[in-house]
Amino acid sequence: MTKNESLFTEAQKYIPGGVNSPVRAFKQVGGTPVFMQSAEGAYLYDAEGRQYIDYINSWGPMILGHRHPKVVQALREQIGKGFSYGTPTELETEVAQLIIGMVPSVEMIRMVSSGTEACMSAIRLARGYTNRAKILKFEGHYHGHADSFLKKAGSGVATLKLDAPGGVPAAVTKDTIVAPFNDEAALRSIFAEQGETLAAIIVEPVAGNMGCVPPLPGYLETLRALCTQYGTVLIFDEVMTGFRLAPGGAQHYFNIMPDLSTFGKIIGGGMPVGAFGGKKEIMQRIAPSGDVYQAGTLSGNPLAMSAGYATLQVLAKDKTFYQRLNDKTASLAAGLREIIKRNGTQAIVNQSGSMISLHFCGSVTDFTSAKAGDNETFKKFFHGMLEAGIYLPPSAFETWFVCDALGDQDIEFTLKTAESLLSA
Ligand code: KE4
Repeated sequence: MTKNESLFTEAQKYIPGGVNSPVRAFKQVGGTPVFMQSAEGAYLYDAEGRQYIDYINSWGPMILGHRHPKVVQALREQIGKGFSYGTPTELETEVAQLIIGMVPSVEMIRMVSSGTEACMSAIRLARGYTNRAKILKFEGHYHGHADSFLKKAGSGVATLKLDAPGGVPAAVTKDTIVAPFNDEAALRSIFAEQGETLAAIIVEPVAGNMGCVPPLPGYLETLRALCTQYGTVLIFDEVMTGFRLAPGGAQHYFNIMPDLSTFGKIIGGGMPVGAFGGKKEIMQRIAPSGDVYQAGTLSGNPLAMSAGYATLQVLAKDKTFYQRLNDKTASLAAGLREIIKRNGTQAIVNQSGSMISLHFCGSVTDFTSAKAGDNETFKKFFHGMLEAGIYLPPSAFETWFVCDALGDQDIEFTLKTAESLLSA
């Protein structure tokens, strides 16, 4: 039995499925999850000391690479002042000001401790603000595990094929309408029938939870126009795309202004942080300034804020960061497409900024086409890459994330390994 196998056996005795989040359990690819014990730059190191090139980056947060010196220094300084006070701190105001300065649509922001909390709170706020109950989400999009969102959701829900996850009352999801992503006709007919009853649309502006699925040209603009026309709150779930696609996230990248945005991952720099923000007129409805209740013991936690603030400062100040990161990802995508072409592999590569995914099927523009991927081929490819020391997301319903610490030699090795697997 390998060290990872014995660790996994032990973990399963005490933790459901041996993991604290289902996507880590290798359910779609089989085999034993790899237990990591350290990380540095673009690399992870498992319990047996093996090195892996990291294309998960903690599912997005580690955009600078692991243990960036400025983040380490910020955490060290904060540790010397205490971990958590349960009171307001100046640091929280500084983080809010920095995010508001980077994301034009955000006039006010509330910190929470996860992306789920951010999305759950944003929906409640939109319902309170519009005095409407129905929300619209998209097939294959994932907004965390709050009841309202567990309907045709992506990420781990899709990986586990949980069409009807347990414990979610129909009384709750009856107010959640689900539409196919990138289908303008379907969207227009839903709005024509029930636009006046829709409190909010929540959308991943670039879907990252069915693989990476960018919006078709004009789609986000249509979403924006219909929400304006019907008085529906447009929520961009930027938990994944926020501060990843551009300093101002997808809304900056596509130049679309949502009414509310949700954030997570990168804004914590690897620590547990989420946030929701947007128009002042809407945000003012959040307690204690308004009647929509939302709270959290560790919201704005000083340690988490210090890691997030240091991360965002690097992103805000380095004027070549995103060009460098997106170029790196584009060269990885181009290399993979050349390999697919050279070997006649039935596969496609989707990419948006530093989000990328490989699908063993034809074009992937929505959940139906994402589910058409050949999972047996994906499994073989995943394990072949893992064996070679390249750690990809263990599901086709996930996006690879590229970090700034990834070097040309890492990309070359990734492509060489991919070619050896796809040409076999
Ligand atoms: P968390 O509650 O996991 O912090 O965030 C939920 C969430 C909300 N919105 C989007 C667009 C997200 O991608 C996520 C979480 N992403 C998954 C990865 N696909 C988290 C990984 C996991 O579940 O362990």
